[in-house]
Amino acid sequence: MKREGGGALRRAPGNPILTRSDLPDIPPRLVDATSVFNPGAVKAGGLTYLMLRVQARSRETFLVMAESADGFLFAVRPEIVDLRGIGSLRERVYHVYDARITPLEGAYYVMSAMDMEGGCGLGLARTDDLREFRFLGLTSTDDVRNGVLFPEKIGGLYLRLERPNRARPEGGPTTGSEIWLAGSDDLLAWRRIGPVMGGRFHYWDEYIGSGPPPVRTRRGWLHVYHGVATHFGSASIYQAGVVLLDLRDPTKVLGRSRGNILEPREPYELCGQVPNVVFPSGLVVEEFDAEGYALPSSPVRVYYGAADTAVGLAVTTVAELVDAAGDDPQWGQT
Ligand code: BMA
Repeated sequence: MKREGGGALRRAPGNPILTRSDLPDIPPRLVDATSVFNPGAVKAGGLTYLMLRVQARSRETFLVMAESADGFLFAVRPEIVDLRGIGSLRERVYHVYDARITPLEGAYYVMSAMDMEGGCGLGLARTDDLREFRFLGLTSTDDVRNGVLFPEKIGGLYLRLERPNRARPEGGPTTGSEIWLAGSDDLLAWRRIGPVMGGRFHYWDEYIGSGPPPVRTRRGWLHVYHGVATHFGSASIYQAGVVLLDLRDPTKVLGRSRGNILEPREPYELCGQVPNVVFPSGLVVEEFDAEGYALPSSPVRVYYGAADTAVGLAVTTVAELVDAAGDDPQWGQT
């Protein structure tokens, strides 16, 4: 029998690890949840935490926390995350979703997409205990999504990757084909520094966006992203890929996977609220060396949304991801 694989990410045996039936009712707003997907992830104090995107029959979006001792079996907290202070924003916020969690300077920062009147913005919240969340503000000025903070300052600046939404394929939401690096002195006001990478039209990653926060390895910043193929006409295909960025200047791409490393193949990825989607949004590395670089042999868990309906988990190692990113960074670009 042909071996399933080739991609650096292997699905966990218990997949999908969370479905709507794992969601407790949280009345009155969240009863009989419709879907749970695109989780942010972080490991803290020996536990793995997920910040889940949950939808109700009203199609309202809620963030809900789940936690796990082993990173595979999760208990969902029966409460909706309250981003304290978000109510004082002048703009009306319809949905807060696709949280990316970054440990930074002893706290945890949550960068989320926010659907508002004029498009999508990036909101930032902070927590010290993954229980109480304080909303710090809207941190963007144009239509942008997939914002992820680096876990440390580089060259005296806070950095993030972000994807300006400059395209709207027919019938779809606004999207984009470039990931940019942006810098900030205070985490609230950001300015774009330069483009990092573009979509490869005609291939698997035509439109692109950052996945989970980058991981520091001795070979560079390891970054899992998503790519969307649109050229099949009928439906877009969301897949995962990986790049290595220069440690000191993350606008420099050192390597980029030629193919995707995970694509929709299982029924729960092929069918659902939005078919043909794997959307990586959380990543946990288990082992780091004394200087804080991820160890090549370290297990890695990547949490992803499957068909905007369930949560999947794929496992790999740092070395396998680095290898997968080792392909020609220029391929498909010229
Ligand atoms: C993107 C985002 C994601 C979603 C994906 C597939 O544009 O909206 O939240 O998972 O589309 O629908």
